[in-house]
Amino acid sequence: MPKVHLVDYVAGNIRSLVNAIEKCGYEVEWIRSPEDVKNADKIILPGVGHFGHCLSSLSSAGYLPAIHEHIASGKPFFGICVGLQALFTGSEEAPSVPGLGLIPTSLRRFSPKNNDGSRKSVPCIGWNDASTLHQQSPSTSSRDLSATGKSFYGLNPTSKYYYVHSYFVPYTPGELEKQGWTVATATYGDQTYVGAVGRGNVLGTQFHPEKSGAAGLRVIKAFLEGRVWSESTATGSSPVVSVSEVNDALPTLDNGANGLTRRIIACLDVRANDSGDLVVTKGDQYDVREKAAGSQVRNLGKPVEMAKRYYTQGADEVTFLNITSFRDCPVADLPMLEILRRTSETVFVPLTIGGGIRDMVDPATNKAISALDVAKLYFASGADKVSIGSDAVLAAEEYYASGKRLSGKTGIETISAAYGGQAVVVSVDPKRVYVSSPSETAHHTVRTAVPDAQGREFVWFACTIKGGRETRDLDVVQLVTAVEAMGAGEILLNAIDRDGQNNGYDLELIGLVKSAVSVPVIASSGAGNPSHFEEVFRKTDVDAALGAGMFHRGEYTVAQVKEHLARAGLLVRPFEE
Ligand code: 1PR
Repeated sequence: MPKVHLVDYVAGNIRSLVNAIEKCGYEVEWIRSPEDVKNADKIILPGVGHFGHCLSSLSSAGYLPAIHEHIASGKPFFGICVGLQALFTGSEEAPSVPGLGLIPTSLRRFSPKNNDGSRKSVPCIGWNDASTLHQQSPSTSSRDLSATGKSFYGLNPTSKYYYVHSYFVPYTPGELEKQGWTVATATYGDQTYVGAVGRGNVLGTQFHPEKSGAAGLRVIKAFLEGRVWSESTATGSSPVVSVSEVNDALPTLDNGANGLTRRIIACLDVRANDSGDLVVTKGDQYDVREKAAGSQVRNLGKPVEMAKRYYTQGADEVTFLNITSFRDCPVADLPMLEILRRTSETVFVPLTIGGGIRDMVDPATNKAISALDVAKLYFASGADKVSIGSDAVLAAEEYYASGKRLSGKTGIETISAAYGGQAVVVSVDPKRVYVSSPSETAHHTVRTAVPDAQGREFVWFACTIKGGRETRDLDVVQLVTAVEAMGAGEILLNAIDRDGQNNGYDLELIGLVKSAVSVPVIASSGAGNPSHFEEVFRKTDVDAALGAGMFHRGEYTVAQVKEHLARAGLLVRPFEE
């Protein structure tokens, strides 16, 4: 097998990249010292997390001169995400830390406010273009290559790519092109930025090709095979979900979520059944046992197979929630890690894993294990993000008890410091609490369109822990604002009252949470048919929508949801094979 060298310098989900490279027919060899760089032909510099952390680690380990030499010698180099950012002079994220300086531009942070006053979520998480190609031409400073039928490293104008970042390289027409770079751009809200950039032997992508399905694998393959330019695959690819045609046929009614496609997530609640096998289950208001005699745990299928099925149906992300791991120690939960490993071999979209991420003591060894250690295990097994439930509520309570002081020690803070906030999702399990008037409670209330049996018209949303078994005196607004301050990058917003009810999302809850934070929010609980997805995207500015039961029971496929959205004029990612 031909080889490619990967720089091993920081934590992160490198497994997915290795899987993607192997899928392209290449073998990975690790670079573990600057000496190894000299012996390498093709190098990939993956990057997740913090620009300063990445560049300082590279610098203190002595890699920077070796990488400079490698690039100057004309050997192929590919930087992914922070690996692309490393090519530039610096970043607002760490002003005192210099980059490689190959391109004299600095990265800026996305503002949560667009110029027209509308809002966008930060970090930017989702699927966007890398298609409008610009290259220097003899007569003008920049030439749009989109219509020429030429593809740069396999990039396709109708494909979408997975981005997750808070910092970006602003695109100024002609600037990079004058220096000989070819640039592919994406637009998020009011900001057009560099999605991919290449010159000679160097390629960088802000998006994650290893998480961008077949479209991303094409880019990796083109780099590995040294195919800089080729005929565009725009007509050659065969979307299984022909939503791109539906999108094309419709007038553009929708710019997506600030340019991102409407993100659809399939969620698999996993737990051991009564025979001890890990199965996908699904509750009604979190009760996962059958109502009939015997009350077995509902068994809806095998996790790895179901994840793959949803990937081939076009799911933009897959989430696993290990729903009983608040009881058990996930370090002992090797089958769950194995599920992640096997899933990441065939599912090339982001994978999130939740359940049991907290400081604990391993019952087998009596040794203390931190939330960060647990997260590390999950990342090393193929997770891109970890989701924290119960521990986030307890951390938020401590945050308020200490007068909003950040301890730096919570799982959210330690994991986001090491892996970046974009890798930390907080899963919220709220329950409605009805009151007659806001003055009855100190919590954040909303007037509800569905009063309770006693006619009470106001609700607050109480946070719960341990899978809804324990309700706390903390409301969702308090929770999400606290975890945002701690560095969480995304909110997975369940609703216990709606879970498994198939009557649509809790729009009041979603509106309340969206107005409280800038990080992306995923709507969860209640989806029973494709029009519920349309409703949540039209009536709220939620960033993604998650479904579980309706997919597991085979009532609808992810593809049907996307087709429905596309027909309704909402922007979705076409699935490509
Ligand atoms: O507290 O950090 O150990 O994490 C435990 C995780 O497990 C939390 O994210 C919590 O939401 C989840 N969880 C715990 N118990 C249950 C249960 O169902 N008994 N599941 C549970 C949460 C909610 C969603 C579900 C949506 C959509 N499940 O995952 O998929 O409600 O369902 P629908 O579309 O069928 O309505 P920790």
